[in-house]
Formats: sequence, C-alpha cells, structure tokens
Amino acid sequence: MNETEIPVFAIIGHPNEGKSSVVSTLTGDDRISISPTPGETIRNERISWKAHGKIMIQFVDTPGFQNPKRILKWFEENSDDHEGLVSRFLKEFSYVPGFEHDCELLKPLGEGAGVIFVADGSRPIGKTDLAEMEILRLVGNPRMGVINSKSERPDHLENWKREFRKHFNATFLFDACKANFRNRIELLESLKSIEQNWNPALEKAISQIISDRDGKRRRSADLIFETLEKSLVYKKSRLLADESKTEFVKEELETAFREGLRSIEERAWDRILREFSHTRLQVKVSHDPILAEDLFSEQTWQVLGLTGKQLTLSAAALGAGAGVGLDVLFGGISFGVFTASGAITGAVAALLKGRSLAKLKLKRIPLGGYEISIGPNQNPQFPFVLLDRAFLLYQLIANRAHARQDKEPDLTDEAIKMGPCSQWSKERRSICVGVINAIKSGKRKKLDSLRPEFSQVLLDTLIVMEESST
Ligand SMILES: Nc1nc2c(ncn2[C@@H]2O[C@H](COP(=O)(O)OP(=O)(O)O)[C@@H](O)[C@H]2O)c(=O)[nH]1
Ligand SMILES: [Mg+2]
Repeated sequence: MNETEIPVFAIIGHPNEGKSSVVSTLTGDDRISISPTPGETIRNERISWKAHGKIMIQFVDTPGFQNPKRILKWFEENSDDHEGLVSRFLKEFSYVPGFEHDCELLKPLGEGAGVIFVADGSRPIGKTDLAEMEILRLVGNPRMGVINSKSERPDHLENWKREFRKHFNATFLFDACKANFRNRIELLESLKSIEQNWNPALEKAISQIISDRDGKRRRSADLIFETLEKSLVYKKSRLLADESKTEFVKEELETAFREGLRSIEERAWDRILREFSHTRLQVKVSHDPILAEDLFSEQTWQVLGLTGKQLTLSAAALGAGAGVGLDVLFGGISFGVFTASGAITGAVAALLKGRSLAKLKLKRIPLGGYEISIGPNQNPQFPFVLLDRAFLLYQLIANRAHARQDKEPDLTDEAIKMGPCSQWSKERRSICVGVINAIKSGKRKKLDSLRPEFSQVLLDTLIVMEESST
C-alpha cells in the first residue's frame, strides 16, 4: 500500500476470537457474519467503508490459520531471502490440500495489506498463537495487535500485551461488543502509527467516517423534529350516521388515536435504526425499562418530560391552563422525580395520562351525519415525553456496537432518573415551547423562523446523549 492507495487491513487470528466482530463494529455495520461456531469463515471477505461511492478503507475478514506451525517452519527456512516471501509461499502451497485457509489469509499480505491481529485476551496464550504472531513478524507488513477480550477475566491480559509488544507495531484493547463510536475512531487513529506512509489516506478515511456520523446525527435531529410536528397535530376522526352511536365509537376512537401516535413514533425510531445500520435490532420488543414502555404508560410519564416546576413555568405559554386552574393541577405536588404514582390523583393524574387533554369533539356535517374526532393531544407534558423518548433511543442506537448479537437494546444507565429535556436551560426550553406553540397553532412562518434554533437544540442534545453514555 502506498500513500495514494486505499488503506487495506487484513484481520487475522484464530477462529472464533472475534475477527468478524471487530470488523462489524469498526465499520458500523451489523450485516457482517458473526458466528458462534468456529471456522465458519472459509474465504476472505472484503468489507469496504465507502464515502460518496468511493472506497475509503477496506478490511479483509480472513479465515483463521490452519497450519501455523508448519508455515512458521517454512517461513523460518526461507526468510533469508525476504523478497516475495509470501508469493513464494503461495506458489508452493496453493494446491496443497489442507492449506486453503492459510493461502487465502496470506494473499492480501502479499499485496501489501496491513495486519490487524485479533486475540481473545481472556484466555491463555498458546504455542499456535506464538507461531501465528511470529509468521506475521516474518512477513513484515505493518501490523497491530488487537486484544478483544471475550470475558472480563484479566488473568492473561498482561501476557498478551507483552507478546504483542514483541510482535506488533502497536497494541490496542478493543471490546468489539461494547466499543462506541469514539473507541472506533481511536482504533483507526492508532493504525496511523503502524505505518507513516498511510497517514494521509487514513486521515481522509477517518474524517469521512466522522462527517458521515455528523450526517446521521443531523438526519436524526430532523426526524425527531418531524415526529414532533406530526404528533402535535395528529387527530383521528370517524363519520357517524347518527349521534346515538357516539358512545359506541368513543373508546375505539380513543384507542385508534393512541395507536396512531405510537406508530408515528415507531416509524421514526425505525428510521433512526436504519440510519445507523442496525438491521437486526428491534426496539419495539426490547425489555428496556423505559423504551419498552409505551408512550402512554404511567412509568414513562413518571420519569420523562419536564419537572413539575419547569412544566408549571411553561404551562401558561403552552396554553395548558385553559379551563383548569394551574394551581389546581400542580398545587403542592412535586413533579421532579415523581412520588409514588398512587399519590398523584384527580386532575393531575389525568393530565399525566397523556390523553386527557385530547378532547373528543362531535361535529354535524353539512351533507348529513356527524364527525367525531379526537385530538390533537394538548397535554403540555406530551411533547417533552415524546422528545425524551427519542433522545434516549438515540443514545442507545448511536453508541451500540454493531457486533453485539443480542437483539435487546439496553440503557447504559441502570435507571433513568430524569428525562433529557429537563436538563435543558430555560432558554432552550423556551425555544422548544415556541416551536410547540407554532406547530399547534399552524403558524408556519413562526415555525420556520424558530427552526434553525430548535434544530441546534436538538443536535446539541443528541451530542450530549452520545457523550453521556460512555
Ligand atoms: N462476550 C463477547 N463475545 C464476543 C466478543 N467478540 C466476539 N464474541 C463472540 O465470539 C463469537 C465469535 O465471534 P466472530 O466475530 O464470529 O469470530 P471470528 O471467527 O474470529 O470471526 C461470536 O459468538 C461473538 O458474538 C466480545 O468482545 N465479547
Ligand atoms: Mg469470522
């Protein structure tokens, strides 16, 4: 590889040590085949990271060595003449049965690829490990050792580090199942140290990966904005032949109204998942304490959204008081981290349910019959709960390692004590209140004028979410 070429790295190591997992997390793509059964990869698989259709960096996921000790012997016997060592080996062994994997994995090295050697640092080092590392040293390509510990046991870590120092130009601890975006970038950055000539190409790849990330964040913020807009004006209506059917359809309509709001949210979440190339993850069926809860569940409303004090301050601006005295709604009750839900009664409990302020309306229509409609949701807390849930989901997704095999998203904080919106400054809250009002009252011009400011609030919050989960 020279300065102008695309950086190519062969991922080498024993079967089942997490090679494919490292590639998956590094490239941010969960479609790479990760298998609990050793030896599933029998051919090299090239995984490219592209920007604008152009390959910026490429990883070659290889099968493990089959005959490391035999190969080492051959390399030691032949390394006095270093010229074309790998190609001479390939010529000699290409058609020898039982050496298919060895030849396959050495091929990219013959073409000058860098090496990322992956080992599970939680197991002891064996003789074959030493043979493999020694082969790579004799081949002489720039190489980095990555310790991907599959369990937390630290017993063998120091031994691995010591051996890695002898055989590799750099060592990196990387947990393929836990690494977040920053860890990914750090690993790529440290690849620069193994061969100076690759710096410009690697720099370019890294800066593209970062700007791609910025794009994902921006599009997520836009999606969240759009979801807020849709949800705040969402209504559900039905035509009725006569007034007497009102009671009959009321409940059905209410259910449909809530379902509609849920599905607006669900679609946005799916799009954020796709944005981050998490194709196997399903948030819907998660067991996360908060996100698995429904948009209208009691628990959600106890934890997310603004605090009682913040809500009281904003409620007048949000028009929440119409018809109900605010002092009645909020009097004496702390909405911070909520008291036991049993303590919240009457009007306040109704407010918290999230649907109470979506009024049911019955309207006679000119051609005969009636239209019964529900919505939009006027609950002052509703937009904040909605936003909080989106922020938390983003936090899960944006930092989730693509190698993780379980389908459950999880929250890094064991329990969420507060929603992210409640952490906003007064200024930010009031920008948001302005946006909510502009959406609800259909004032497009006002909304457009607030759009840039609010988008920035959303973006900043997403950045905080990314950083606070590490
Ligand atoms: N707990 C844990 N499991 C891992 C880690 N890396 C890989 N695995 C698991 O180890 C198995 C083999 O991983 P894979 O990436 O296919 O290994 P490869 O054969 O070297 O490509 C899979 O079941 C992975 O989910 C890790 O960092 N932690
Ligand atoms: Mg593999």
